[in-house]
Order: sequence, then structure tokens, then C-alpha cells
Amino acid sequence: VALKPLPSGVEAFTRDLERYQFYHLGRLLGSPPVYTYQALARTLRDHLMSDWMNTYVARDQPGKRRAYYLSLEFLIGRALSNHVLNLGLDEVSREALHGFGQTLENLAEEEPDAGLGNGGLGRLAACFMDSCATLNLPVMGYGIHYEYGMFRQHIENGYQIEDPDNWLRDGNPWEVERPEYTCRVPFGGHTEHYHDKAGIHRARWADTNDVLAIPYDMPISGYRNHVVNTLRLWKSAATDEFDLNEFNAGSYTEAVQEKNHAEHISMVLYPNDTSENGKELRLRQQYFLASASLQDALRQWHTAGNSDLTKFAEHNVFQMNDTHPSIAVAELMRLLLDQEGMQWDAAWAITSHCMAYTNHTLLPEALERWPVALFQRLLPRPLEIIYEINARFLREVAVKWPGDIERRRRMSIIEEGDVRQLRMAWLAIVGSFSVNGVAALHSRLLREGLFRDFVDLWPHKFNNKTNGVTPRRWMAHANPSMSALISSKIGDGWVADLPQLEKLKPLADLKNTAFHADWRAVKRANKMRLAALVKAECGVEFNPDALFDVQVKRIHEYKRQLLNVLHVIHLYNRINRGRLDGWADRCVLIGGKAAPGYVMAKRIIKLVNSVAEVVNSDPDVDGRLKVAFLPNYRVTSMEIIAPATDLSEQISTAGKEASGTGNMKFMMNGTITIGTYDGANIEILEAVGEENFFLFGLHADEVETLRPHYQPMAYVDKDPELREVIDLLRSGHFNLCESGIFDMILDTLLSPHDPWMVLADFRSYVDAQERVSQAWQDEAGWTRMSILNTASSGFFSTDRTMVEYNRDIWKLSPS
Ligand code: DL6
Repeated sequence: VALKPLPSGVEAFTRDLERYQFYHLGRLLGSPPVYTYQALARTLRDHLMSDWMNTYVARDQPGKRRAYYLSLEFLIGRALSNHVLNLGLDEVSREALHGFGQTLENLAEEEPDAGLGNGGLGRLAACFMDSCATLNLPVMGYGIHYEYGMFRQHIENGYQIEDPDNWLRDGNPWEVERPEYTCRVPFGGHTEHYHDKAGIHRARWADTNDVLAIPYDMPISGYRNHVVNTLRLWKSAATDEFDLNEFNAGSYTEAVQEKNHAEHISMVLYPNDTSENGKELRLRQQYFLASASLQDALRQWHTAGNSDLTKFAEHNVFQMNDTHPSIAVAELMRLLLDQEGMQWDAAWAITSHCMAYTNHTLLPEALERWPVALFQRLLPRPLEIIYEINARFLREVAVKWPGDIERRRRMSIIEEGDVRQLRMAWLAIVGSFSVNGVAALHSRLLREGLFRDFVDLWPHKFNNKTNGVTPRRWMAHANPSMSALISSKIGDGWVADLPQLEKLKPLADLKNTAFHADWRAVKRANKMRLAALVKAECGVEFNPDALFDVQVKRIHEYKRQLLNVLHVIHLYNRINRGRLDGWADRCVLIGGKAAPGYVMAKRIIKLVNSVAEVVNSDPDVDGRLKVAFLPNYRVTSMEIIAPATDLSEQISTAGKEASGTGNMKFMMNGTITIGTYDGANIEILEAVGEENFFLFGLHADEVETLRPHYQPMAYVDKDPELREVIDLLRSGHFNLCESGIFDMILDTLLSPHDPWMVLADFRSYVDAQERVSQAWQDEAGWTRMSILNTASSGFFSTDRTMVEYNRDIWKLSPS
């Protein structure tokens, strides 16, 4: 029976809002606005509920194929404005809020970001969820209900300080707890082997310490289509069982201690984006997510009325977001063998036909490996299964390449050595029918490099799916005035069909002076908004008529924030030496978090702040150059930054940034990229044309050719402007009171072993920045480029990405 939607007129909506504010929350008018936010969120959730339940029921039919997106991270950000937009309840909410003396914008500020992710990988998962709902694809997300999300960053004396992100302190009005679907996830114990009544060899995992996984569902609304998908987040809890021996011996507190261990699993998100960290708790999180989600998918399969388990892979597909959930390969085998009573070949046929793996990085330090000994202690039964998977797989390798021992050693899931380790990427590849990278270059580099042996064996498995971002959040919500301007010219069909932006192309022509002026006015207003944020957060005054030059992303050496800083120092030198020909005023904004244990990244933040302090307080600079480090960069800040930026910095060492997605958010918002030939920059450049993109630097193959001969001092010796920059940095000009703090940075920059080869691209970068300054001074020409960037961004919608995943991997039909 379908649930009927609630009446959505202003009167009914106001009544609901009042009921929540007064009768549910017990807060009168004049209470802090957070309570009106909560009342509004609950009201909106009620309005989502009929669509949510009806979507759930429609998905829950026997024989319906579904996809599950397994991810340790979902960087959702705020939900309020997103649901208002998707439900089309903007006007109604605004009117209803009148009586409360509140605006939608005010209340949106009361919502904490759901920061359940580190950066690109987690935000991609959130954009995917949005697009799947908009495309009416039956996709369910599975993640972890972290009590503490990504840490909050503040800056003290230029250094990053981390604060815990207690985002659930005031509760989460969007989620629905579903204790009825609680699962038990086993850990520890040992395995036992026996023969069942039919004489079949079986294993059981005994004496385990089980942890409960309780699901919390978040609604994911589609854009104006009455579809609401589910993101199911697992929270860990202790079972009700006590250690009876301890308990009876009077050790009440020791007996309860187990409970704490269980609750730790979903306590905190690991704040490292690109480094595996080998921590036991992290492995627990990974297995906890994989096991609970697979148990839940199997439960749904059974309750939907399916009976023939051999058909499971026909109707289910699991997309693993990087290797983090790749233990799912072994776990599905375990559930099919030990709980469903299947035999190996049948179980493997299912598992290897319903798992798919996405790789998000080539950086070796991000490739997860787990010590076998740790697995043995924590997950003895999955380990046995991995041994068996590996043994059978290596037999296949031996048949294809008889006698090639070296290849077997390279391809083995178990890496031999002093510490034997499990290579999780290999497990993911062996267990999956599809393996993809996230941009064309990245997928090619994977095929030709890291995954070459596997490509030789199974070429059909490997494919590319270039990332995207959702235009609902990143244009319609984040940039309402630009969206209105676009819709006034080409209609609003682009919101759910981004390639329609192509229709803007004729308007880029210089003769459309009125449209150009409107476009610039929108950008200027957005720049004022960002300037206000920078003033409030950094105390730095940004002039909206200057070029806004922005680099926001995680701080990592491969992303080369250092190259950006070197350019800033170069500009500062030019001012001080009076070399001002062709000068364009600039405001440089850098933001991003460093992993708490990543010393170099934290020192880069300090350098940005130190340079900013010197530049901003030097009277000779006189407003020509401003520099700021924006603290606590997160989804919500990007919603203000992307619409206000003129120049987007995408300057990674070529071959290192798998895709990038910030580059796409900027492009959609009419920002022009200065970038290397890396990741999705290449596809952006192809879409918009080289004349509307500032390309510089070595290409990926040139980087690798140069690497063994790289001599940074040679660049310093032949480039006086680079020498000036290095000399000023070395002189201590930016760290007068903290001598030596930037030596580690100088040492890396000047080392022939600098993996990111910053100095190799310095000249080319500075020249490209010079072209930027020239182009900026041609106002009409710049506006044209800006419009063309937006008009050419249609490919970078996650709607397109999801259509491709579905066409090639998931093969779902919209329900
Ligand atoms: O695919 C999403 C995103 C890419 O856009 C970035 O280029 C890439 O660095 C990021 N990868 C990670 C690595 N995490 N792990 N493993 O965050 O993925």
C-alpha cells in the first residue's frame, strides 16, 4: 500500500513546523534558531517520508536488480537546502518561516556538516548517491555512522590545530534508526573444521566476540522526482552478553569493558586521505562495514521472497569504493559457505560476479596492506578464505604462465617478506568482475603500470569511469544567482541534464554585452560573499575587483600547494623590486586540512600563513597582492568558494592526481583552470579547449623520464627569479622569530629525490600565471572564457558518471 504524500501548502506546512517547534521540541518563539532548524528538518523529513517508503517498497521486489555502494566515507555536508531544492519546497518553507522570524539561509547555518569523509573519495560517494536518486536507480549506500567525523581545523600561530567534530551532539533530525535490522559482526575466536551429515567439509568460526551493527538510515532525495534512496550507516554497539565468568567473580567493571571496545568501532573517522595506516581499529571498521552490509543485503534478498541463491549475482552488485571495503570479497564467501551452506565453486561464482572495485589512487603509500598476523587474530575465518582464494587464483596464473615464479610472486594476494601482508587491491581485483579508475589518464596508468599483470590475465575487467559532481549541490544550490541567470536564457532543464549548458555557448560571444555584464555581476556578488567569509575567518580584506586565485583541497605534497606558495613569493619579489609591468591585482586563497600525523603537510600550512602575514602587512604591497589561509575547509565552505573563484589551481605533479573533482566544481561555476596535464584536468581541457585553460608543466611520461636525472639546483641556477624566491625563503624572511622551521621544506624542494619535482615546473607555472594576468586584464575575453567553461562542463555531472556505471557495470533498470 503506497503511503500518501502530506499536504504541502503553506498552511499545512506551517502547522507541521509549529507542531515540531512547540509540541515536540518544547521551544517557544525566541528560542535559539537551532531549534527552528530542527523543527524544519523534521517537517521536511515528514514530507520525504512517503516517497522514501514508497521507493523502498518499489526496490524491495523479488527479482529486482540492485546495486550497493560500499564506502568507508560519505562526505555529505549539509542536507537542509538540498532537500528543499529537490522537493521544490523553497517558497513554502520561506513563507512558513516568516512567522518564526527566520530565513532559510539563517537556519541552514545551524546545520553541522556531516563530515563523514576526508576529501575527494568521500565527496564523490555523496555526489553518486545524489545522482542515483535523481536517475531513479535502485542504489543503496552503506557506510559507517561515525560519532566523530572529519576533525575541525583551526589555526594558532599559523599552525593547524585539530578539534573533534561532535556533529551528532544535537542529534541528527534526518536519520531514522532501524534496530529491527541489527546484525552481529564476529571478531576474534578461532575456526573449527568438520564434515556435515552429507560428508561435506565445513568450517565454523567459534568463540567470537560479536559486535552489534545498528543501522541508521539517511534519506537521499532525487531532484523533483519523488524518489528517495537510502544511505544506511552502521553504528557499533555491544551485545547484551556479559563475560559471565568475570561477572560472577565480581568484576562488574571488567565485564562491562567489552562494551566500550565494541562502541569504539564507529567512534571516529580516520583522518588520513591517502595513506594506509595499519591500525587495528581501522581494520575492524572495514570488516564491520563489509559484514553488516552483506548480511543486510542477504537479508533483504531473502525477505523480498527470493529463494534460489544461485541467482543472487543476477540481482545484486556491490561497488567497492577503493580497497577500504574489499574484505567484502572474503566476507561474502564466508556468508555463502558457512551460513548459507553453499559449496566453494557456487559461492565463488556468485561472489566474483557481484563485486566491482573502483581504484582512486596510484600513490603507493595509499595501497592498503594488512599484516597477516593481525588478520589471523582478528579475522581468522576470512583469512582462511583469502588463503583459499589465493591458492586457486595462483593455480590459474600458473596455468597461463607456467614456470613464471616471479609473476606468481608479484600477483599473489599474500606478499611474502619479514612481515607477511595481504594486498587488498589484489584481493579486490581477483574477486571483482569490474575494475575501474576515475579519469581516462588514471585508468590508463593503472592498466599500464600497477595492474599490468592482471590486465594481461583479464583484460575484459578493466575500464574507466571519469568522475563527476552533482550540479544540484554545486550549481543550483551553491550558486543560485548564476543558476537563475542561466535558466532565464536556456530554461532550467540543465539541472537534471547538464549537457544542456551547451546552449550557453552562443551567449559567450563578445557581442552579447548585456549577458556578459550580468554574468560578471553575478560573479562579483559571489566574490563579495567570499570576501566577507575571508574577512570573518582570516581577518584579511579581499578586494572583489582583484583576481581571486584559489587552491582548496587536502594539503598534500603531490597536490603542490608549495608551487603555489613559491609563485606568491615570486609575485611579492616583483612588487618589492618594482617589476610591475603587466601587473594584475590578486587575492590568493589556500585552504585544506592536513592529516594530523603528516608533518610536512602541516608545515606547508604554517608556510602559507607565514607568507600571508608578511605579504599582507607590507605597506609596499599596497593591496596588489593578498594572501589568506582559510581554516576548516569543508563542503559548506566550497559552496561559497566555487561560485566566487576566478582562477582554479589544479597543479598536481602529472600522473599523481587520480581525477580531482574540485576542478569540476570550479569549472561549472565559470572558473578558469590553471593546471597540469593530470587526472580529469585533461578531460576538462579537451571539453573547453586549450585556449580557455591555462596549461603548464611536465606530462606524466615526462615526469617519469626526468625522475632519475632530476637536479633541482640546475633549475635554480638557470632561473634568476627562482633563485630570488629560494633565497628569500632561505633568508628567514618569513620566519624571523622561528628560525629553521622551513628548512625541511627547502631541503625537500632542493633534493634530487623530491618525488613531486616542484622546481621542474616552476618556470612553466610562472609563465602560465603571467598569461593569466594578461588574460584577466581583458575583461570581455575573460568573461567569454568563464561562460565557455560553464557551457562546456556538461560532461562532468555525476548523472553522466552514474549512467556509465550503470551501462557498463551495474545494469539496473530505473524502478
Ligand atoms: O575519485 C575521487 C578522488 C579523486 O578525485 C582524487 O584525485 C583522488 O586523490 C581521491 N583519492 C583518494 C585516495 N584515497 N584512497 N585510497 O582520496 O579520489
